Amino acid sequence: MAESKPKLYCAWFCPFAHRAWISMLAKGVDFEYIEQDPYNKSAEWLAVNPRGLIPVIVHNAKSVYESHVCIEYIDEAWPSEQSLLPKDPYQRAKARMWGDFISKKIIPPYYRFLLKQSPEIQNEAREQFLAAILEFTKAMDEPGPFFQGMELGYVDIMFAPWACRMYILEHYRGFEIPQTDEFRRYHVWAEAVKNHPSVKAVLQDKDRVLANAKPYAEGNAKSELADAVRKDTTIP
Ligand SMILES: N[C@@H](CCC(=O)N[C@@H](CS)C(=O)NCC(=O)O)C(=O)O
Repeated sequence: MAESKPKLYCAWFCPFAHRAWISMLAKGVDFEYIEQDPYNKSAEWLAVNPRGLIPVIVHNAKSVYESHVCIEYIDEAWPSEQSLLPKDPYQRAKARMWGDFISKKIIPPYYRFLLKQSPEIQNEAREQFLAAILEFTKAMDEPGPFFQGMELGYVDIMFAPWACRMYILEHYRGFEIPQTDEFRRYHVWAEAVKNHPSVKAVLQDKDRVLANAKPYAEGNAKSELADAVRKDTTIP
């Protein structure tokens, strides 16, 4: 049976969906991009993912969802010279361990910092977020510039969508990753990620992204979606 062209259900502003989008581009996959509105879900979207989350990849009439699973699926379904997960078993394990760290230790305080309105909780989240970024930085291979060497890979893609929008925290919370020696390697990494063609291709207009983040930052987000983001990122 001839292979059908894969579809990517995505939303222009969704950092989770960007993980799958960047992976498709990095692997050179010929895919159909289908924009979805998480505030007004289409029947087509709910049919391909009853959990009602993007990203979703539909390939050969089967659905794949959960962004970290999508990255691995794309890597395996379209083998090429450019592999997102390293071939070496230990390096593969390291990629998965740090992908898990991003999901559990970096993304939750990021959202607490952005969504919570109490200054105490924001301060605590700011400290947790920065401490986790430092731990992430210390685990990066030298000299890089990417997390595991010279090529963009799984760990980079797991955090790239948030790293490229650090200006949201700067704008709404006055936060920046310090330009100090201990974060030097982080800034090298972030520059390499932002300038990678597959990442650059999904970057959106800064003002539009800031406008989209405003209700979240100011505590006025449409509750259903904000609740789902909180739940998903295990924010208490
Ligand atoms: N764990 C999911 C999270 C994806 C996610 O939260 N996507 C948001 C858009 S940024 C969504 O689809 N929200 C719909 C909803 O919460 O109902 C993943 O990693 O793919």
